[in-house]
Amino acid sequence: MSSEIGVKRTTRSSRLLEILGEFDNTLVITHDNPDPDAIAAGWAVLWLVRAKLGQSVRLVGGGGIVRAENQHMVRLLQPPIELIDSVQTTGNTAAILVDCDLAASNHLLSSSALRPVAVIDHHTSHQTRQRVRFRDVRPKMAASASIAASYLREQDVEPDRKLATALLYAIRTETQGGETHHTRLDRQIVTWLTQRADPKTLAEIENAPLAADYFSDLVLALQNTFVYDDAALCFLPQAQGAEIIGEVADLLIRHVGVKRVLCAAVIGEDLLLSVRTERGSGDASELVRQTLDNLGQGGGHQQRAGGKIIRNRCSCNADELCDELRNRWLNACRVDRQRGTRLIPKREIVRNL
Ligand SMILES: [Mn+2]
Repeated sequence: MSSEIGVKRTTRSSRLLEILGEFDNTLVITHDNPDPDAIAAGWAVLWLVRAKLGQSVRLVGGGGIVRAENQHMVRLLQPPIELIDSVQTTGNTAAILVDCDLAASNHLLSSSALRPVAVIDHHTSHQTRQRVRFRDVRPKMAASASIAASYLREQDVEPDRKLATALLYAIRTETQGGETHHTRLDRQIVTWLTQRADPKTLAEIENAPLAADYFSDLVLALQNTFVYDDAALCFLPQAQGAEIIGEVADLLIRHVGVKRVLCAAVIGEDLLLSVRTERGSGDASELVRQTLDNLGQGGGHQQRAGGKIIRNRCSCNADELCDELRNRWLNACRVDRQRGTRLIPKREIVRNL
């Protein structure tokens, strides 16, 4: 693209807008059970399209928003996201996948004939890529929100205070547990957003009220955590919602000497799991892949990943499945020890009852 002052490099955001300009409307789709990163990144893309193209644009996702902080975020910031069961479009629609890739199965397009024209994501993928016209996948970036916010900055589109707060919160949630790496662009974007966000609302979201269930799930999880050398394993006996699994994993990876963590729980028909690794102690998404090989699906990042086994697709009972997962996890971590040590010794639990 040339301008009066010379040859200017075409930015990613200009290329995206050029493609979207060929369509009548845009549909931004997040992964199922959208987290703050998916919500904020999708909201920024919607904001960009509205500002630059004046098109009708919607932000949608499947499933629900469950974590207490995320619900509080939605209450306080009111992102324009609609939770729907299936995609229906009218006219010439450009679909954009945000914070997930087409090859993943956890989004509305996995059961739809609609093909996306664009993918914006930062997850590591082990699957083969499918062709899309615009692909901006940067696994080194801390968050999809950083990528989407960089589009706004490139295009001189100002986010309002709520959107800036959502984007900043998203980057903070993506850099937890062992995943603390920020690229140069992430850092620039954090500074750019901090000037525009509301610190009071951010603090309120981070200190969201927690239901009683949360505390009982947490104490039972800690009482059922075992450590095998530098690898921890926790089958949560009780989980009111899926989010507690990742939260316990984020907590356990901070344990001195623990370098790899797997947490799992049965929720409804599925067994969900979260893996965390300390920096330099293995690739979490690869550990998920090895642990779930032929049993389920998963993905994520270097230090944070997750996955799912659909229970009715596997013939074994819950205890057998836990044994199998334990063996696979210890194998993947190359830990020989077969007997774990309780994180909290039983005598301490009993003595203090
Ligand atoms: Mn993300």
